[in-house]
Amino acid sequence: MKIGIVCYPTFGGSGVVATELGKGLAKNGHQVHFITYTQPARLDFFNENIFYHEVNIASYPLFQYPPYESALAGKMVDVVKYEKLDVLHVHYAIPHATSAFLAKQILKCHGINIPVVTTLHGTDITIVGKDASLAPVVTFSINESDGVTTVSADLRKDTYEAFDIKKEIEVIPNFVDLERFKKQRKEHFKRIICPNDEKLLVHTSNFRRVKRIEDIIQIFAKLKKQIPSKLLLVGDGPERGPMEQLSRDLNLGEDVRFVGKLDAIEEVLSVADLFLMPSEKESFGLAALEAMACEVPVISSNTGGLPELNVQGVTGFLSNVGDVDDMVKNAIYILQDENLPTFKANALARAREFDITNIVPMYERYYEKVLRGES
Ligand code: GMT
Repeated sequence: MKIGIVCYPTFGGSGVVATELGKGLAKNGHQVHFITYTQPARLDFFNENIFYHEVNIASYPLFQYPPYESALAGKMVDVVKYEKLDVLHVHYAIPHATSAFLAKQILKCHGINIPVVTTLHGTDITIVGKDASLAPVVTFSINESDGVTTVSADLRKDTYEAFDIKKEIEVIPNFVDLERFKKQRKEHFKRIICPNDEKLLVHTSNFRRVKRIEDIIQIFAKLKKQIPSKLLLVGDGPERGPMEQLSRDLNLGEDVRFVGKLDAIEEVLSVADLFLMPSEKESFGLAALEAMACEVPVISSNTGGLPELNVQGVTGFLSNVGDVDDMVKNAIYILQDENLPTFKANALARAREFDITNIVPMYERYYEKVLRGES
């Protein structure tokens, strides 16, 4: 198949899933055409089946807001027409599903029917999409897609509840490449971060409010009074500054390190003992899955799709959003030397269920269903 993939090319979850999916499809022999405004973060190598088409926006002094949606639709038309794509797969409803609708209508005038698959990732439904200015557009764009998928059953439920959706939504969970995300021998790295054999807690995210980084810092402040430990915060975003201040206010000193964005996140995860994800909302929790693949158990909130990934008392624990004390209690339990190896093994076993080789075929079958007009 010739597949067009449209996504945000950044480190964010939806962009990572879209890029890894494209790589998986290319490995299976499909020709994959990425259409984005810059080279996707995890697409930094040559592959004969992968093509990249950059969206360029015409600039003109009249434009206070550059017309990205129109430029994207124009690029989609160009790529579908000249590369003879079979299907367009857009990740994140806004504005990708809307631009895809426009492109589809334009292509219809040229006698081309391009099926559009939209994958909803989370904040496009649970936060941004609900905004009154966007909700009618999101509803329309989802209903006009030929196929719609969500990354968890919970997100499908949220989508049906928040919008008037007439389409059947298919759940295809997120996935992890176990060849890349696996525990590596990085003891030297661990010795640098934890010179006195402390336990290492890790969090990775885009540092937005929805991630509740303040809970992570509060959990750590309480935990470290009972278990010698260190906290590594990976990523960057609007909450980083205030959170650095909070850790100073709590006198956490050098026990907390903000390391910014990292490409080789699996190296850090390889030396971690516990991953923290106390999010307000999380449609799936891809970062937690990547941690589990590196044998790291997870302390998370019980919101959104997290219960579909993290198994209570097996791969970690889930608590109500904001219940810092419960999370501390559970973290102490996991970190006991007699419990930690079992949780680590269970985390890996669970991650294996979400191996990319199990999930990419689900997308392939779904494209075929859409092409047959059965979605
Ligand atoms: O976590 C974010 O805010 C980024 C966002 C995105 O769309 O880029 O992530 C969402 O999609 C990920 C990939 O499907 C999911 O694993 C995340 O759970 C989801 N984030 C939220 O629902 C907050």
